[in-house]
Amino acid sequence: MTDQFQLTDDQRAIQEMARKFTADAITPHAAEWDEKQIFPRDVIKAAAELGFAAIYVSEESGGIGLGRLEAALIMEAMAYGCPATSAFVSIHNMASWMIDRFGGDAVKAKFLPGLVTMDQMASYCLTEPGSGSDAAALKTTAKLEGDPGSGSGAGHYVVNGTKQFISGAGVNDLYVTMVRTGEPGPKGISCLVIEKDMPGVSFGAKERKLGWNASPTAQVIFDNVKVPVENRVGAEGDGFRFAMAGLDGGRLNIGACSLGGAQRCLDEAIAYTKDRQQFGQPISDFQNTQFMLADMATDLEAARALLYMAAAKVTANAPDKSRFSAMAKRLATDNGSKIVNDALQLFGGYGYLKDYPIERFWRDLRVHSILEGTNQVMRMIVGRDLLRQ
Ligand code: FAD
Ligand code: 2MC
Repeated sequence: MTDQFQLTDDQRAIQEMARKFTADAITPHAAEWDEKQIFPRDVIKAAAELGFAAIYVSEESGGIGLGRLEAALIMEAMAYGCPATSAFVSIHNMASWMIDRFGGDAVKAKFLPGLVTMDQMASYCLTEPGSGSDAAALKTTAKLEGDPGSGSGAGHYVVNGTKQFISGAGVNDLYVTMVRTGEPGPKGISCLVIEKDMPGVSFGAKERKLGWNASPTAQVIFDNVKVPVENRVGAEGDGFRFAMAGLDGGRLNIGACSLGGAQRCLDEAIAYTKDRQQFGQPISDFQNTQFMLADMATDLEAARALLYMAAAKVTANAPDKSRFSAMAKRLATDNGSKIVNDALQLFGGYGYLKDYPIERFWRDLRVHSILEGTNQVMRMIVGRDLLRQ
């Protein structure tokens, strides 16, 4: 931002590009993707041609090397058409960034060229059946075998365990996976890139969900999967820190997806209430309607302002970036869902019908208060940080 309140010309240009892409390639199809549970691989791949697969991957690794505010603008714009698709692209960005930011030369050279073009798409695997919010309790093991120091490439990990609720499971090519290589707790966790075609990798049945139907979710199961040591990102024991750093950005993006969805529903509600007549007048003439629209717009702008500020902090690596990311995710996702709910109310019975887009956004945004850390966990992160000071 040039100052606290204004986007730069470059940021506006990126935003415009994402809006046009959304209007042309996403919005006209999103209802069908939801209804038929279609994963829009080709449209997502087309987003990569605009650089959206590697928004904050460095330019030297083939990304477009932008900041987190630019990423938020892109996610917000795409979510105006389809929050599930936008979030899918966000998760790929998070996983790719972790490899770029924390990986050594070998792992970067092996995977980033395919990731920035989306010839290969990536999932982020942290959650397990027994560890969701308490992510550091994960149990998937990776046991080192062979001689990683010989330089012959003989060293490998043998990975066993199950990851739960993985976005892109089964359709994606790479799984950036947090595994236990050492002691219990966060310090015993490492990060491995596991490839779909490796023997022993399989997937659970596609989950049947309330929303996010354009984004397949399933278990990823590892049964004695041999993963070369060169697929490890960074040092052993640093995986939890990398996972959390990834989520600092991911949470901004999820918040931005809620902003985009809420903006769409607010715009739809303004148009609808001006058109719909009851008691001989447009329902927008009722003061109740005007007050609801006013509160929706106010809550949206407040959440947006905090989210953009948090994004600037993550870009700048500010010491309070994780707290601000958690605050912004919590506020944007809670406000977003409330705004969409109010829009549905203003549509009356029609809001409940699939003929209008509101109920899809209502369903899609609901999960944003749960995933990438529940909003209770966001409060935990904020509260702990406040009390640490
Ligand atoms: P739990 O941790 O069991 O929580 C249950 C309830 O208890 C929640 O309300 C929670 O807030 C509350 N709670 C727990 N601990 C506390 C506490 N200390 N204080 C107060 N309240 C508490 N994960 C991935 O790794 N990769 C993905 O790609 C991915 N995609 C997902 C896609 C979908 C559609 C969904 C639904 C989930 C996805 N997740 C993914 C998992 C998601 O991150 C977890 O569902 C989430 O972190 C919560 O974990 P849980 O479901 O085990 O709930
Ligand atoms: N950046 C870098 N390091 C961090 C960090 C961050 N944002 N947050 C924590 N760490 C470090 C922390 O500094 C500590 O290291 P050290 O001891 O060296 O200082 C280590 O990680 C452990 O941190 P905590 O002591 O805070 O760990 P704890 O186990 O108490 O709780 C908690 C951490 C609850 C915040 C974490 O488990 C969490 O975020 N849970 C929610 C899980 C989640 O968000 N899952 C999302 C899955 S992805 C998804 O849903 C998708 C759709 C993709």
